[in-house]
Amino acid sequence: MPDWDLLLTDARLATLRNGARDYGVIEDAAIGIQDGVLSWLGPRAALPAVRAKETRSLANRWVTPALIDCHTHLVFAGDRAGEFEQRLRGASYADIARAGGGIMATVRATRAATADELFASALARARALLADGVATLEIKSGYGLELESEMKSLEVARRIATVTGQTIRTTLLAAHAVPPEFSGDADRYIELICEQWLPAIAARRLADAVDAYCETIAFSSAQIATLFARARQLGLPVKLHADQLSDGNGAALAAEFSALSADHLEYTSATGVQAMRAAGTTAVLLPGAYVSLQETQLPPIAALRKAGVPMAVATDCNPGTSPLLSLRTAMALASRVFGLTAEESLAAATRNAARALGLADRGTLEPGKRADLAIWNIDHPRELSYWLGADPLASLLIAGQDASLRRS
Ligand code: DI6
Ligand code: FE
Repeated sequence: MPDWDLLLTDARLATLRNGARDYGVIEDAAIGIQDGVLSWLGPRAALPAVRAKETRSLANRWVTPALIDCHTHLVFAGDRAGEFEQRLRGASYADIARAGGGIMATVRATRAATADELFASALARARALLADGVATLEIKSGYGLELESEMKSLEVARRIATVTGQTIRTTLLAAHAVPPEFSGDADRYIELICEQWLPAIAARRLADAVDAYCETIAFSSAQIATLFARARQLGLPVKLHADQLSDGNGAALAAEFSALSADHLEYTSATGVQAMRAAGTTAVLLPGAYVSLQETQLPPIAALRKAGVPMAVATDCNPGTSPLLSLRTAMALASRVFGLTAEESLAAATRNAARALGLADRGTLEPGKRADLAIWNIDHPRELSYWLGADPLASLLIAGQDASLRRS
């Protein structure tokens, strides 16, 4: 056996291993890391006789898999705090959109911004997530709605990884809203995405997946089926904003295309849940949007749990419906508002979030997984969903390397 690069001792592990009970806890544990991967972990008493280039005591701190934010719209210009105030005074999300605000307001600002401007604001947001323990995040386009601006957003998203060391998974969300140039002709817009944009973006490998907004105010099931068929043909997996404001049969549509995930799901029916179970599609719950929009229809948590559909939780960070820059706050809200147990919330931001991104190499602490580790100043992992507004992260390792947690 070769030497380890790093040996961590005096650790308490929440491994979140699939099927493990009680967080998969291992007390008085050690971890061996080699080439950015977990070589060994277990009780210190069972530690094999292997030399390590560096040994660190964690002074009995807790270690969990680093957090994974599997649904964000992190790249955008401007903000919509003005709309937030309007909504607090009684205007609805739909009223504001009809008056030219909403997603379109962000599209205008994002089109006008340079790549460097978009990069600077998105980087600050990625660093806020990093300081919360997030080593992997998904970033969607969808505020460009023209090929050049969508590519600009995806390139900016990719660039963040080179500075923060985080893994960034990019998703093309061109089917987020019908751009003004195609007003009244969503079919023709979808056709353009299928015929020109998807092949161009696939050829440049700018997107790891394709998403769409299935809603009466956005795109129909038929339009999304056309888009998804083309994406799958080009080898790109799909995911869907499904059943957030109404039951549009979005969960079943996502399942039909073996989607990695169906997200939101407030109005998903029992049939939708069964379709997701059969397809192995992960449910991504977004309590930040639920709370910000003051929704009252809860996603079918009990049915998802009973069917064994894996549940993930994400920030949905976006300027309109979820200006949320803390995945732990999303976990805390998922437990309080959606009724997830603290263990379910932690699994939702680690193991199941990895699944929602199709990443089999992370999300739990097991030999062979990436050494993406969050080290916490807490007395029990349940506290990760318990505290609101705390800052318990002691340090973060990404592929075995110390991440810099400075915020600017
Ligand atoms: N995700 C989205 O893409 C939309 N809602 C959501 O939860 C709209 C985002 C926006 O208003 O900018
Ligand atoms: Fe979203």
